[in-house]
Amino acid sequence: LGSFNWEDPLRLDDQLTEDERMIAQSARAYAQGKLQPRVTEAFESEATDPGIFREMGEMGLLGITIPEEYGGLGSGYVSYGLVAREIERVDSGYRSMMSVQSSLVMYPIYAYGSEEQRRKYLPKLSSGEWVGCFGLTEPDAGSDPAGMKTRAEKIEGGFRLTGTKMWISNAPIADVFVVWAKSDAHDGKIRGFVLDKGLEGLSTPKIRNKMSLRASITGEIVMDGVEVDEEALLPNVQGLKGPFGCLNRARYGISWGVMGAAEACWHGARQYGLDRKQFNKPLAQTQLFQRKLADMQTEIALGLQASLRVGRLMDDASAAPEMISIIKRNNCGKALDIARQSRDMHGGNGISLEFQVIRHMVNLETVNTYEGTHDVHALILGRAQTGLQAFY
Ligand code: TGC
Ligand code: FAD
Repeated sequence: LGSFNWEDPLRLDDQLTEDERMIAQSARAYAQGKLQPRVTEAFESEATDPGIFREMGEMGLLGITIPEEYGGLGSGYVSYGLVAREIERVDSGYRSMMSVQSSLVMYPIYAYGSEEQRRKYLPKLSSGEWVGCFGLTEPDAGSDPAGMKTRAEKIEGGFRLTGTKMWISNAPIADVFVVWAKSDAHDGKIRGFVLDKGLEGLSTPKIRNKMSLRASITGEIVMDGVEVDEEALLPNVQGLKGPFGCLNRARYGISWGVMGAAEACWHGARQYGLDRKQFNKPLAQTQLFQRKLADMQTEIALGLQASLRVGRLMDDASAAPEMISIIKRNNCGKALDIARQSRDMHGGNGISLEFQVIRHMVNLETVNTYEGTHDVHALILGRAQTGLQAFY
């Protein structure tokens, strides 16, 4: 019979390649060494340090799946997931910064862009010299992005963009904007455009007073007749499958990331229970406490195995979007439950930023909502098994 390691109960580590293990270890060293010491202050003061993009770039953590000739690491989706897990073990906001840059900005430029767009943008995004953002959601179009109002109007030599994007990660500090608009020159179909900072009519007000994801800056993208030339259009995709192709990758990464946040909450609860005595014994020596720890360990072990399975299929180019809905939905929901339990197990200390868990808990409220809410993924899965769509 084999041995049992409580921290890695189903031996995820044994299922990784040497390269994947090394990438995960270096991401963990960076996250624990450089991000963990700064996160409480960043969260408290709602401040995002753009220098973090350059640090991540230097570590090779941006655009992990993008080929090396464009500045990426040329690695696979399992590596990408392992990095998301390590970064989100510290904070979902830091993982958000990383995954928007990699999956929602670099990926569409690589997959749908011209060779000129790839050469212009990808190396600087991968080094973190430039920060990117992704504008799909609008004030009146969240779960239903097909209802977007942003328009691209054909003008001589290019397009004029008008509309507002809402809740956009990185927007106020972004250099590069991937935005989606209905284009009158393409029968009203949704098309992607890459915009540079500083264009006339483009502004990015910061959204203030968020009680979640405070270490990751969020803003609007206001386009008031922004004129761009033809080269701003992403030539190789049209329709909603453009943004969804990016979302598949980001949602997959989130499924790993939230397990990192959940692990932090689980380990925190375990340690707290060992250290804290009530009724003359450690809290961890009570049956209720141990049952909660066992539930956390089980859900995390199963969630990670599911993400690994889908990651292997992604590396094999055979994962279906519905598989990604299963793991995004399940892992976010379970991570949020675990964070809430851990908060409770810390008693009064659980509400203090010093003990980390409440920060994870409020962050996970966002992660459970963005990239398709928990219920929207249920509807995607309901449609796939009944053939009946229940959205409208
Ligand atoms: P539907 O009819 O289902 O599909 C329209 C077209 O899109 C294609 N498609 C997909 N393609 C690839 N991958 C997927 N996952 C796809 N899902 C759909 C589909 O094949 C079809 O193509 P075609 O060629 O036949 O036209 O569209 P619908 O309007 O009924 O959509 C319904 C629904 C609910 C599934 C969808 O709209 C949805 O997923 N809504 C959630 C919206 C969302 O996830 N927004 C995310 C915004 S970005 C963000 O949150 C970033 S936060 C990042 C961070 O900070 O980390
Ligand atoms: P709504 O769609 O209005 O949903 C409200 C509620 O109604 C939810 O509970 C939902 O599940 C439910 N609901 C909706 N439709 C149905 C239905 N048919 N049946 C049953 N229930 C339904 N977007 C970007 O484009 N880029 C970003 O970088 C980005 N970053 C974000 C960062 C943060 C911090 C946040 C909070 C959001 C971010 N988003 C981003 C937006 C995010 O993707 C949306 O908030 C999300 O898709 C939900 O849309 P909504 O907020 O409009 O909610």
